[in-house]
Amino acid sequence: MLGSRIQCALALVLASIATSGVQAWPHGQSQCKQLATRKEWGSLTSGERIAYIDAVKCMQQKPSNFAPGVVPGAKSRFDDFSAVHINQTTGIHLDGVFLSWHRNFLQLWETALREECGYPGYQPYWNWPLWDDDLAASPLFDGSETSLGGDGYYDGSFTEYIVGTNSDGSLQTLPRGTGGGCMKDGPFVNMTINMGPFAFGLVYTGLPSNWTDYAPHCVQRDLNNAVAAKTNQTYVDAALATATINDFQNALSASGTTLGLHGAGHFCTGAGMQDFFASPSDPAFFLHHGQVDRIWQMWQSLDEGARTYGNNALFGTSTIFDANNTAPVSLDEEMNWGILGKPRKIAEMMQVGLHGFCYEYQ
Ligand SMILES: *[C@@H]1O[C@H](CO)[C@@H](O)[C@H](O)[C@H]1NC(C)=O
Ligand SMILES: *[C@@H]1O[C@H](CO)[C@@H](O)[C@H](O)[C@H]1NC(C)=O
Ligand SMILES: *[C@@H]1O[C@H](CO)[C@@H](O)[C@H](O)[C@H]1NC(C)=O
Ligand SMILES: *[C@@H]1O[C@H](CO)[C@@H](O)[C@H](O)[C@H]1NC(C)=O
Ligand SMILES: *[C@@H]1O[C@H](CO)[C@@H](O)[C@H](O)[C@H]1NC(C)=O
Ligand SMILES: [Cu+2]
Repeated sequence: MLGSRIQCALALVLASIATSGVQAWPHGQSQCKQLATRKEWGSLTSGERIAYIDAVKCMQQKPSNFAPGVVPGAKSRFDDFSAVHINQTTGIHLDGVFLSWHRNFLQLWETALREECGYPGYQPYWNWPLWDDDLAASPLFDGSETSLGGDGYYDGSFTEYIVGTNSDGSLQTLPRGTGGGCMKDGPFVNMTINMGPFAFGLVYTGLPSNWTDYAPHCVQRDLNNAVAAKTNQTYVDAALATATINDFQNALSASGTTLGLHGAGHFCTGAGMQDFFASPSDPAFFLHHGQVDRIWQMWQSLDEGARTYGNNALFGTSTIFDANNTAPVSLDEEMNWGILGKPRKIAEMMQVGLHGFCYEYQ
């Protein structure tokens, strides 16, 4: 995600409500009556995995909900999720709304799988440390019919990933992986996506007007254990041990070769997932973000009052790199998910178990 190959003041009243243990923002009746269980991919039965894969394929068959001509590249409901993410990329990453925006994005995806494609389960997640030393042998990427597709065909046209430039002009690089081309096996073999690819540099210039064009190409995979090593348990523990939301966000996403947990998960899977804009067009995206959401929820639960509606809940603006052309985010700020769902206030995304976020992570 960090590149292509080149690459408040919070209202005291809210804080006191939260610290007094009353989960009441903004209406007490929003508490979930029942919680669904989101499970790790490897702990699903074969049948459960196939049900998820079939639902993803169903989303790829269903026609887009965009009005004709608005996003010619969005052919399917699956594409709709990419299109909305592409369009909002510079507002929802490396800033104060990253976690909350993606929490609801995932929820909207899970709901679409269930309501539009009859999926009986809940959103699975990818627990990175279980598989960081051998992605190709993991149930996620082993290329079997119960995986999310395997590695890419080997593409020898590049030797490393350039992820940044040092102040002296030297390049910051990461080793390449073992594939690089289209997915060579599994249920999404040679899978084609309809928009992009987009270069990371577009975050500085904005999207070209032709971003909506139909541009079919395959999803590229490049499984990379050297990068996946940056998602090991030591890094997860370090993220969970951070004291501030700013430090927690930095443990997820960082510049250059550091990547962070979220960055490394995107980077260890290949060009599809590295596309900062169009990464939801690799089915692995939703499992990766399941884990991001899970880790955030775990971190929040360690000091719930402060980390949901209190003074350690939000840090940053709603502009990429926290540029100051938008104000620091607040619980009252409204975000949107385009055609995917209705606009909601950040406050509604702050705590799992409230406001329709009725799930727990196993
Ligand atoms: C892209 O985002 C802008 C701002 O949120 C919105 O006005 C526009 O309708 C979106 N375009 C599409 C195609 O969703
Ligand atoms: C995938 O594409 C490659 C390259 O075009 C081709 O050789 C291979 O047969 C395709 N595989 C499937 C299952 O379609
Ligand atoms: C958009 O236009 C640029 C050049 O202006 C071109 O390089 C790119 O391939 C185009 N993208 C699509 C999806 O057509
Ligand atoms: C994770 O990787 C770091 C850096 O290579 C290493 O120091 C640490 O021991 C690893 N942790 C585990 C649990 O493998
Ligand atoms: C923010 O705005 C001020 C002027 O209002 C400007 O000087 C500064 O460079 C901007 N950027 C940051 C990161 O403060
Ligand atoms: Cu994203």
